[in-house]
Amino acid sequence: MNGSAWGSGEGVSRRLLFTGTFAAAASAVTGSFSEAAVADRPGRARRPGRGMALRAKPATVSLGGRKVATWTYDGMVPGPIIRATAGGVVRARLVNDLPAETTVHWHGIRIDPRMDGAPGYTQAPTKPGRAFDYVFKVPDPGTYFYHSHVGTQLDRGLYGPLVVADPHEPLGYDEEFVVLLDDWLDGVDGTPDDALRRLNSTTDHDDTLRSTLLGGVSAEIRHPFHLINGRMAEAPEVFNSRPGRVVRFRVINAAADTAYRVALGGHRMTVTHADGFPCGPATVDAFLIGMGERYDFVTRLGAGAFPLVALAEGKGARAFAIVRTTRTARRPSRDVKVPELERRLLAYADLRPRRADALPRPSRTVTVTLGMRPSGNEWTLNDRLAADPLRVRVEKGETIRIVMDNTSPMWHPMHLHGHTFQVRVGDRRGPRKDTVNIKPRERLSVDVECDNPGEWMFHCHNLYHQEQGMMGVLGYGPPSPRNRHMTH
Ligand SMILES: [Cu+2]
Repeated sequence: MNGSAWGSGEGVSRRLLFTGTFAAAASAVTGSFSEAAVADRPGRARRPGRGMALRAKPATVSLGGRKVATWTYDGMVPGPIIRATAGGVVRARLVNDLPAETTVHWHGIRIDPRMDGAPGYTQAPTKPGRAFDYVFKVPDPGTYFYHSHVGTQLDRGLYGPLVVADPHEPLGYDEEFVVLLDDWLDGVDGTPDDALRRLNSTTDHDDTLRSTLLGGVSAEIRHPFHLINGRMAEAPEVFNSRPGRVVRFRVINAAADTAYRVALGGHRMTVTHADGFPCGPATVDAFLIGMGERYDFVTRLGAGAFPLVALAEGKGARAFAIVRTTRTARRPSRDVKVPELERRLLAYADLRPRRADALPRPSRTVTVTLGMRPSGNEWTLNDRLAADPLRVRVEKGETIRIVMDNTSPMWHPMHLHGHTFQVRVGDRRGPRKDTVNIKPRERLSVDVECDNPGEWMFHCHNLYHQEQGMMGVLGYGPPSPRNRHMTH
């Protein structure tokens, strides 16, 4: 697929570019991102000329207080917001101007396996100088993101938000903001590859990175910066609104190695969606969000300027942005105390699924043990590493229960491609999710309806654990050579 359907880059010229935080005020929904609307609405899918290009390339970008050389989509961090409508089609041409192979993974989307961006599993990576056309249906509304799935590229600037609108949106709100969280080291402490090499060559890990919420050692690497929408706390993102407005925040954790505790000073938050799926509502003061997770919350804004903070768990640092509803209010300082962080915290048990999202009862159980080898540099699934991965074999049409038993001394945000599972909360059905945090010594079960045949990555979304082996497969039927290194 190429050529005519793309209308010679028309999609790119249709982009509305917003730069800086003042321009963001002009648009109710974009923050300071550029926006690329790429959906074909159902029934209009044959309209020609729709689509967009996504150019992966090295660039020097400003994080606010500092410029860094990194790898980006379209020269910006984060990459452009991609907006689609549920039931529509996304057409995005990846153009690879990096000096390395790359892919785009559409995190959380129930996708055609050939479009999943999982190198060596469902597609070959795209070589430097080449392009690949991602064309896929987005069946479910919600908050998602896209990122490279090659090596440590996610810990560069290769990520951006993917928002799928609900054509029958039941939630009432006046406007929405996307809040993309990230930990940053690229171009400051070398590259993520350097960080991985350092990690692999030491047995003396930094065990001061601890969080009681996460049950002990919380992280592997002390990233120097924590960002909201690509901005450091020194020059924060400002979300401009008006007093009394009901605002939907779409919060995405695109970090490599950091869980964040998120709160909006002076406000409670009503969590309405987990990993894109409606649930709750649950009114809390703060929530913990692991790598790869997303939460949507709504709140009615007061009058003033409020800190939106994301505490980097166990790292003694935080990301910071400002929500402003009056022009004259004094700007909160980036180290302002936010008591909401210490108050009522969201738990998975608070997230009640809709009846429509209940999955069938599972017919069997598979146990997956999350482990660590004694070096502390290899993370395993049933004692296997990525090079010779655990393969959970399933058949189309069955529902299985995966019991994840964490015997390792760290927590893991486990992510399954191509599906959303149902988290078990005690003996009842919990939220539909695609990424779930499992603390040390915890056992947590998820039910998976096997309705999307393919070879799907099942892995820890701590990027460094993933690169240190914590990668398995959920595969349909007997493994076949065709399933590995599938070409396009
Ligand atoms: Cu992990």
